[in-house]
Amino acid sequence: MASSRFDLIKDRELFEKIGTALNDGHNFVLTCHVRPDGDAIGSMLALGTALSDKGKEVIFYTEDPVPGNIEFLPGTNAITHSLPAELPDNTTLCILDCGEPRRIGSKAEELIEQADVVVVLDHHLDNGSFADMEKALAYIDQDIFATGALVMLLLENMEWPINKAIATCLYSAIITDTGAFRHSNTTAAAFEMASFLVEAGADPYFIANRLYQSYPERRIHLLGLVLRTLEVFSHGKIAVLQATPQMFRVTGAKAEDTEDFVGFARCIDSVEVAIFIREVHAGHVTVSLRSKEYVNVAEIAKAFGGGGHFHAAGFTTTGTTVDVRDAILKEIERQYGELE
Ligand SMILES: [Mn+2]
Repeated sequence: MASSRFDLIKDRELFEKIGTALNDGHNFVLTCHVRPDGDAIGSMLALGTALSDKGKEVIFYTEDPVPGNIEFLPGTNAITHSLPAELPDNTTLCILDCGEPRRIGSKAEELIEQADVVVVLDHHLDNGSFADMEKALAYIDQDIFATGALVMLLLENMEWPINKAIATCLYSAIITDTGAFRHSNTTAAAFEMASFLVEAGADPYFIANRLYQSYPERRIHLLGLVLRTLEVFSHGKIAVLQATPQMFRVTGAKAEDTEDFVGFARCIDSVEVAIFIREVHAGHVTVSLRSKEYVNVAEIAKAFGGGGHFHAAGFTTTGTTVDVRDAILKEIERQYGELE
């Protein structure tokens, strides 16, 4: 059935309430999840640019730096990584692409406490963090392919203009979270919205080049070492890649240089579950999980205190890469038996 992108809005009443909060507010702080990606930063900048175009005061805050390949997004130079001692009165806090306070980082509590209104726009597995918070308007829909899509619908619903800068941010958000239209969440509406954004000024070739063909050389040196760690389990259904502190040391690469390394494990024909385990500093481990069909990796990640989507999830923990690998394999077996 052909349907308009506006049919994606399931809770119209909440959508209107968020629109009113954005219209009525004057001081805004916008933030997103730690280790931000193109959807997190793209949604945040798009909404923030639209707000400041309306004459509102906007502070952009992320705990972690903006990865190099998304620095080209218009407005990234306005993003700060430290907060003023006190937020202005009547601050509206907008949390993008993040549905749990913990994932904003160490300043989460402070931010939420000081805000008068908290707007949450997200599409990750909802753990209900904002459900009972009186000042929160949380629009969380796992069926939406990108938070950028929610921002776009919101702007259109309020009839706020989408200029070239905003379109570039939103297009990048959609490209990032659909894996350039390859992931299972890619729908007709995703193409429809992308098409609209290109007409509004987003340049697909420029953006794709920046996102996917502008990596520092050290990333490829690190990738070379990481690929040599490939291990497969369960008749080739599970593939694991690892990056150790020593690999980061010898290549000079940083944590952010590993974005989508998990994709190299996922692209093996037999693989259902792909695992990338990253240990930048000894004992601190970050895990990315991907699946192709039936394994819900958000539930695997949840067992380790993480979360995400059905086909893409992650968590951080402490331990060695080997211990963490074994624990994940055990958890997959606990939930699904041996994959075959
Ligand atoms: Mn997202």
